[in-house]
Amino acid sequence: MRILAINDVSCVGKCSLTATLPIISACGVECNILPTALLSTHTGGFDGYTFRDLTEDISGILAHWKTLGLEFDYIYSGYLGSIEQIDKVSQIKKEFLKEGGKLIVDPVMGDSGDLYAGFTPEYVAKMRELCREAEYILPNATEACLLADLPYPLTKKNVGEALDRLRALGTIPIITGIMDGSDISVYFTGKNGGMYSFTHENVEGFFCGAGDVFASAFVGCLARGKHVSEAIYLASDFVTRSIRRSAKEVPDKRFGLSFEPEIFLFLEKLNGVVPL
Ligand code: PXL
Repeated sequence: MRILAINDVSCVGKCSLTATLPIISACGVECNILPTALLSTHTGGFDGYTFRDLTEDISGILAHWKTLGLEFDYIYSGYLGSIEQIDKVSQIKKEFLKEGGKLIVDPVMGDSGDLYAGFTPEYVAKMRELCREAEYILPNATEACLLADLPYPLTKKNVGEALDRLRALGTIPIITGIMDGSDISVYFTGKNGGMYSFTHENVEGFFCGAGDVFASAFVGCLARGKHVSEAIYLASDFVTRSIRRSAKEVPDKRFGLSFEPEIFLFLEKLNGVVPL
């Protein structure tokens, strides 16, 4: 089982590849990477960060991989620095995804109702097209609204409409971060429709990288052969425990989730050592 994670390297802040690599490796699955950009930190709340777009390097990397005959079982994309990189993900799917393999897209574009710095409506439209090619998409509530063309916020009342619109793209949507009073839920559909959810008690505050920790754990669990609903349950349990710990232990939330100490219990559940 070989996964390709396409995401940025934010050197500090524990999101994107610095979360994905340890989590997928801990699941016992090989994770290869294609870095989309190199940043000194992520863009969520830091000033003066450096940003180097790596689009120019991608063609050479892919050409070398071709000579090695590489193919991937899963391709998981996250933060893409430009519209051109969205096209690259489509191309990589065509050229490097194994027959019967899966593309999983985390359409990283925004949070708390706003687009992240540097993203535009054209980018959103292009990301919607990439979602059509994915087996699963993992938008947060903000990204689901942008992709489904619905006003933010998304609530228990209209999340069904968002799921329907996203499913109409030809993918299975898994929407994270739906708030209801003191609860927070992840909602998803089955292959043939229906609406399912897992709910946890919400922890106040904004936790950078939580979406990446969730997505990475989901991909790792899926790669280990878990059913999609079990993979969602395991990933949401892991990210919720990491958020609870971080609320107590991480004074500056920009530096990311304290997910490392929670990996042990996550793996015990994944490996069936302790019950879910
Ligand atoms: O975790 C999402 C993310 C990923 N990559 C970069 C980001 C963010 C969120 O701010 O800035 C570079």
